[in-house]
Order: sequence, then structure tokens, then C-alpha cells
Amino acid sequence: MAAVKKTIEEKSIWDDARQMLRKAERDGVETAWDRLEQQTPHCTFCESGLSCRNCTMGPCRISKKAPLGVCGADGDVIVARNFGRFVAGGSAGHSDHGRDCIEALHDVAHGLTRDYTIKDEAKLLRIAGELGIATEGRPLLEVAKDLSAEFYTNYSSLRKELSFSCRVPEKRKQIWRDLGITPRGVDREIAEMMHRTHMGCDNDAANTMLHSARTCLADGWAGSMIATEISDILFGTPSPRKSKVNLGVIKEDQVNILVHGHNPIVSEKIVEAVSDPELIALARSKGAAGINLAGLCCTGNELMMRRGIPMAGNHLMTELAIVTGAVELIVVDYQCIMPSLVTVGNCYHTKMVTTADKAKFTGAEHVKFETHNGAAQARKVVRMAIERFPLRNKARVEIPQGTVDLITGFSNESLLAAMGGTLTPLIEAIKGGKVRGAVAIVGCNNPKYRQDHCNVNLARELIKKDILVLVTGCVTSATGKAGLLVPEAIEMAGPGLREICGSLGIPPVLHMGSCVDNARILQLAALLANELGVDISDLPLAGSSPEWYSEKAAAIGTYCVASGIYTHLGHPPNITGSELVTNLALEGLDTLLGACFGIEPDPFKAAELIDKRIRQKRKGLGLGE
Ligand code: SF4
Ligand code: MSK
Repeated sequence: MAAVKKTIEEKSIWDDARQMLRKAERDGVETAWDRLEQQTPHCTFCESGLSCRNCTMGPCRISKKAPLGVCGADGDVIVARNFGRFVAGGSAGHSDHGRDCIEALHDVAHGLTRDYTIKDEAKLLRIAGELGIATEGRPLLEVAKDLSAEFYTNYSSLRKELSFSCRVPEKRKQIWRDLGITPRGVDREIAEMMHRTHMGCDNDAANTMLHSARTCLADGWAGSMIATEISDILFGTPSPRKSKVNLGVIKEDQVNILVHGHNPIVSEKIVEAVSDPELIALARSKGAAGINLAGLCCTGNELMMRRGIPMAGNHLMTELAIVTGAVELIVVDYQCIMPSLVTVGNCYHTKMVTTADKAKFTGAEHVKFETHNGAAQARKVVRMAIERFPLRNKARVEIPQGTVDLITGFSNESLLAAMGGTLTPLIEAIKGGKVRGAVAIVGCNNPKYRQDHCNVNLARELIKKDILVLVTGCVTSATGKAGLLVPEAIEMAGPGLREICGSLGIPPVLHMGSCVDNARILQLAALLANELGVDISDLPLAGSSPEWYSEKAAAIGTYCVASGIYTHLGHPPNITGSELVTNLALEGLDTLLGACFGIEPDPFKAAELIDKRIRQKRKGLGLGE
């Protein structure tokens, strides 16, 4: 997609973003939009997936003039290999996050930390029971030991199936078996993808694409699902609560700390530290009225879901939040953190603190968080933020005013509770056509798009069509800012959805968490399919990532499709150089998996595409409109 020089109006739909883009220009701060201009036009070989750097006989670029790489690999093979490595990267990100969660659960269970505890004991016991671990009459920590050990095996080569395959409808599992893509172990599938794509291994594009599906399934049904379930066990299962979004959540008279990244293991301890009376007193002694914490990206989602901590913004707001000049410190764990944040911070007085050895940033200060020292390290970070407050240049502070209210916290548990403990009301609403279907809109921002234009308009169009929308990741801020995450938003919905959501007192767009929490949506889809005795691919469901950018988003899209959920993307991954791979993604997978990808950059046309799919699925189930 070619990017041309854009006006500020064309860069974002939001007033707070535009105000900060103007300030960034005045302050001489470069942002992702500026760097995109410098990077454009992109290399067309890379864009279409036709360049290969997998060995030093190359690099090779495939064209009409040179249709084969030095080794003889053709364009189809190269495109498939590149896609395989791309989604392996995304699967590794989610799943390594999940592994960190297992380590925390293990350390709690074995008494290796006092900083973390089990908050949702009932969920621990329920999941242990679901996975066949004895719970009756056993001490909680003994069960936790067994559960962490069980989860670790999902990363190994010891299993033929993942633990949570018990949640997958039998028909779906049979499809996976027939295609030879039953996911076995997270690390195994990722390592095998790297092996297959080494020179001289898997030189059959379709075969490589099938292993891409298998790798991503291991992410969705293990890495991500484990991350979500353990986060709930350790920090509490989310329930509906109020919060706010916008850069206006940054407070002029307080020490402002932003948390960014993905894993709540760091941010949960920061939440506790900012309420420490000693630290609040220290902040006051420096002239601040208090300590204010706000979230960015998926760490923001995690804290908002469980604690109601307000959200400063999504991916493209991360630099702009610092441009307010009022942020003392930004503390990060990993994923989706632009390295530019250090540079932007240096233009003001903002300190950046990293916490994970696997995600250090040159120029940032590293405060290593481990399970045995999380609380102390969090206090150290908060103290560092307070020390920065007197360095703030008040003349350079400008915070966009106003915040938008939202309701967050729709875990599957809370959704079921809202429906009286059963899926029946939702199933009846779907059968009766009041809720025609459900679509998960997930993923990112990408400066190639006008920020959040597609995320917001797709959600608006779908709810008008009586389609329930579920959001995670960076689409949360987008739909929150658009006023779609409050019960009053039913006024924008079609009559059926308005009636159902109105009677349950819920918004027509439900916030279900962070990127890894797309696993909640997988589980919900499986619950619905099992209840109806059908496959997931028979349900009137779809996924969408209109403004995606990351390897993780591609992995999510691929596990959705492989799980039977049609998935719309605003733009294709770098696969268009191969007709074979592109046709497989857009059509062939439908025959094999009962779901495929659809590509459409226009959110209004995308809504029509998705609606058509939902119509087909309803018809297939014998449901009217
Ligand atoms: Fe070129 Fe083949 Fe090496 Fe890739 S693996 S760089 S196509 S020679
Ligand atoms: S943070 S993967 S920009 S959703 Fe999960 Fe947002 Fe996309 Fe990262």
C-alpha cells in the first residue's frame, strides 16, 4: 500500500491525536507517520513476499526475468516460507508471554514468591478439573503445581494434542486430523516452522501454509489461552466495570506513569505501588497532587479489564501520549513498543523503563522484574517517576481535554453470568435473528490507515446490522473513544441487538481484553458450537482486523481461520506475489477448513462482506433473517 504525504486530518480521526500531532510538529518530534513517509515507497519484492534471505547463496528476488532463487525455489515456495516465519514470530510472541504466566503460577505454587498470589481460586479449580487434574480435598497450591506442570507440557514435544483441545468441537478436531494439522506443542510447531523453511526442506507451498495453520492453532489454543487463563487465576477474572479513555486521562497536576506492553505481571505490581501511601506522600512532597496511572495498548487492556485503570490510547497514541509533555515515566514489558519512545521521551523529561531481559531498549533504564521481586521493583519504578516530576517543563505541557466513558470487563464468565449462567439467551437471540451473528474486531493501528477510521466504522456498521461486536487489543480504545462501549450505544444498533443488549444492560460492542484474550473468543465460539452440536465453522461468526500491523495479528487471523472463523483483514499479509498462496488464503482454505480470509480496506464494504458471510451461515443452520 503506497503512502503519500498526509495532512494531520488524514492521519487520525481523533481530536486528541491531531492536537498532539500539531504539537509534535511544533516541538520537532518525529512520529511513526513521518517515518512511514521516509520509508515510502516500500520495496515491491518485500511487499509481495517475493524476496528471500534464508541463505547466503541469496538474497534472491523473484521476477519474470528471474523466476527462481539460486537454490531453485520458486515464488510460491518463497512466499509461503516468508508467511510461515511471519506467523511463527507472532505465535512465539503470544506463547512466550503465556510461558511467563506459567512461570509465575509455578512460582506461586512452589512458594517461590510472596509478591503474587492466586486471586481466583474457583477458576483455578475449575480449569484444573477441566484438564483432568484431581482437585477434591487437595490444598490449592498442590493443584496449582499440577496445573503449571500440565501447562508446561503444552510447550514440549511430549504431547499429541494440546490440553485445551478438550474445548474444541469434535468435528473441528477431525478436520485438523484429516489435514494433519492437529497442534501438538507450541515450541514444537514454531521450531518445526523454522526447520521447514530452512533451505532445502519444505518446498511445497501448500504444505508450508498448512503448517502455518498448525503453528497458529498452537498459539490460539495453547499459548494465548494459557496466558489468559493464568492471568485470570493470578489477577482475577474480569467483570464489568467503568473506565475512561483518551489522552485526557493524563493529569496535569499529578505524577503520570504510563504502562505499555502486554503482560499484567509487571503492570499489576505498578497498580499496587501507585496506591502506596508512602509513595503518594513522596509525590506530594515534590509538588504533585498524587500519582496517576494510565494504560497503553494491551497492558492497558489488561489493567482496564481487571482494575478499571483508564486507557490513554492504542498503538498510534503511544508516541503522542509522551508529546503531552506531562508523562514522567513509561514502563514497558514487551511487544508493540516502538523503539522511538525513548527518543520521543528524550524530547521531554519522560523516562522509559524496561522490565524484561528479552525486551531491552537502548537509552531506556532497565529494572528487571522477576516474580520474587515484582513488588519492590514496582515501587522502585514509581519512585523514579516521582523524581522526574520536578523536571517537567510546564511551558511544554499540553494535554488534550476530555475523556470518554466506557464499560469493560466482559470475560466469558461475566457474559455467562449476565445471561443467568447459560448461553441459552444468546442462542435464542441468534436463532430468532435478533442477534444475527457476532464479529470479533481485533488488532492494531497502522499509520498506512487514517487511525481508527476502519476500526470504528466497521464496528458501527456491524451493530446497525444486528451483529454483536466483540473487541480486543487496540480496537478497544478506538471503539471506546467512539462511544460504542457503553450501554447507551444501543441507540446506534439495529432493533434486534438494541432489544437484547438493552434487556441485559450491556453495550452492543463488548470489550473482551488484550491480544492474547482473543482466546476468550475462541472458547466462546467453541462453547456455542458444542451447545448446538455443530462445528465452529457452521456458526454465524467472523473475525476482523481492519488496521492490523503485527506478526501476532497475522497469527490470530490464521488461528481464527483454522478454527473455522471467516476472517476479514484490511490489507493482505505479504503474500500477493504468489497466486497459489493468495488463492489458498482467500478461497482454498474455505474448502479445507470451512473458513478463509477476506481482504477489504473499506470498512463499509467490509461490513457487507462479513454480513454476506453471516447470512450464508445462518442459512446453513436453517435460520431465517
Ligand atoms: Fe535464494 Fe534459495 Fe537462499 Fe532463499 S534459500 S536466499 S531463494 S538461494
Ligand atoms: S497491542 S498486536 S498493536 S492490537 Fe496487543 Fe495493539 Fe496490535 Fe499490538
